[in-house]
Amino acid sequence: MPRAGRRRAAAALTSVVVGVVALSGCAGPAASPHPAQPDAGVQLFQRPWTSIATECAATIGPAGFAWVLTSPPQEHITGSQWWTSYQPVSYTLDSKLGTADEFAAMVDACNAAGVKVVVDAVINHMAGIDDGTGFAGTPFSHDDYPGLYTAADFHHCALTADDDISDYSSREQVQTCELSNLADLDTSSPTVRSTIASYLNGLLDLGVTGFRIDAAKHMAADDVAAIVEMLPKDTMIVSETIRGGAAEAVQPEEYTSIGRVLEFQYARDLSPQVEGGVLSDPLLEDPRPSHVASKDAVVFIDNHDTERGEASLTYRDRGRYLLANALMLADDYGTPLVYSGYAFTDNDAGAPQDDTGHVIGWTCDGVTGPHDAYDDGDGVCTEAWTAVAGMLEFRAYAGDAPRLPGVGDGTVYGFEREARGILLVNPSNDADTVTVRTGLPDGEYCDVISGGRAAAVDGGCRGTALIVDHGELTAAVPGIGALAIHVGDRP
Ligand code: LM2
Ligand code: CA
Repeated sequence: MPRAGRRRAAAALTSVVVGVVALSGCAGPAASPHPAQPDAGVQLFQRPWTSIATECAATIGPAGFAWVLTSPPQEHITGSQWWTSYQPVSYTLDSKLGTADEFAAMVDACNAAGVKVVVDAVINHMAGIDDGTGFAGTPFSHDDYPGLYTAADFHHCALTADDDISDYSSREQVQTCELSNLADLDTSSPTVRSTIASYLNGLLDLGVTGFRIDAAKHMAADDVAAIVEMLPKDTMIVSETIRGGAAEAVQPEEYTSIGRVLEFQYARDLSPQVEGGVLSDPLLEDPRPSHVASKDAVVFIDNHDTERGEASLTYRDRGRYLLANALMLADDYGTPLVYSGYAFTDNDAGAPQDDTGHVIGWTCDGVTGPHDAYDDGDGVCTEAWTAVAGMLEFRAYAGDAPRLPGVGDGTVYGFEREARGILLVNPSNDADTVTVRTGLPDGEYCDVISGGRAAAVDGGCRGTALIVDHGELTAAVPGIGALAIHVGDRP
């Protein structure tokens, strides 16, 4: 394993935390609790390694993200669509997102910025087409990958006419037939398991921290567990197990003993309420029905699949999407994963590419929030939004303080993390002024949605200044807007 890389990452993470504590030293009169270890991640969908390297130092580390989730790094079929990344041809790190050297340099740059790297691991299957030559020049056919896998290494389920999954109430179909014709690896085979594990261990050797296990539901939990057992004990695992309802044979709960799982139900419950413009208690029930336990959950408002499908809020919803992200980051359930992709009108369209098929890449200089309008291919740059950085700071100061029952009036809804911070959200179009009781100490605060404390600015806040007086906060919350204050950000 990556001893050197790991040690570097740990040292860098410590220095970021120390930095935040140091900042709190010049905070207002009341003593501030120490901020908690950062835990939130950001998915940088289809972002080339050189762009991620720049972004880790420029925005992701400083904003307080603990980890980035990258797109798949292995060789894949050729083509301009984004989803070619999900059709592996070999485990060579040569893809439309960059070379092995660029990947390694990105991991080093992120670790140095205190940001861990989690890689999207496509291990359930190989390509879905009959044959071809991969991005790095490897010739292959559907179930033959030279030097890696032959036909004997694949499931041939013989349960459906075309060997494709058609019935999600059948465990055997879901796990041993083909997902959209993608050649399904026999993950029960010891040699297949060890081939996959050596790919993953090679990534860990480069300083990677863990993996999103793509299509985990399509592999028996025992198979995933057996592969993960061949990795170092502290490897972070996030299984992608789309919750499909009670009629489905395979449930996310089967994978929680392996690591965390992506809890799809979270956004399904939260986003429609924000989209509808009316929030009322209980917005986020506790305990969450039909959710895995908080410690097992990675939650998100959308991802690269749901923004092309089920998600009721995406970057296109601008302000309300931001509000949903703020609510998620303020919540005490799960580990949040913010999503950052690119604008598109065609679901298949890849990020802009050059004539060698490499994604051109982008960084987020000057981005402070949702754009008024997007052209195809524009980076959304969620990680650079002022409000997102503000809510990451809120989250760090909220720490393990419990989420109190909702407060609000009119169209404003919010909740407090007991005596640490309070978020007020107004999903309607019109501004609304509310007075709410709070356990935050009396005094002045800077709203972190609009930029938080800024010593150089008159009044000490970059944006809105708010006052807690006699245990009450009176605030004018803008339409499709939010205000958030916490004990670590006082003028
Ligand atoms: C995932 N998680 O479980 C990924 O998050 C998701 O993005 C992947 O689908 C999927 N599982 C397989 O890894 C994407 C995309 C599909 C695309 C596949 C493979 O959403 O549309 O399927 O990647 O590239 C495409 C074609 C499909 C075709 C298939 C095989 O859209 O029509 O099926 O390739 O050639 C015949
Ligand atoms: Ca499978």
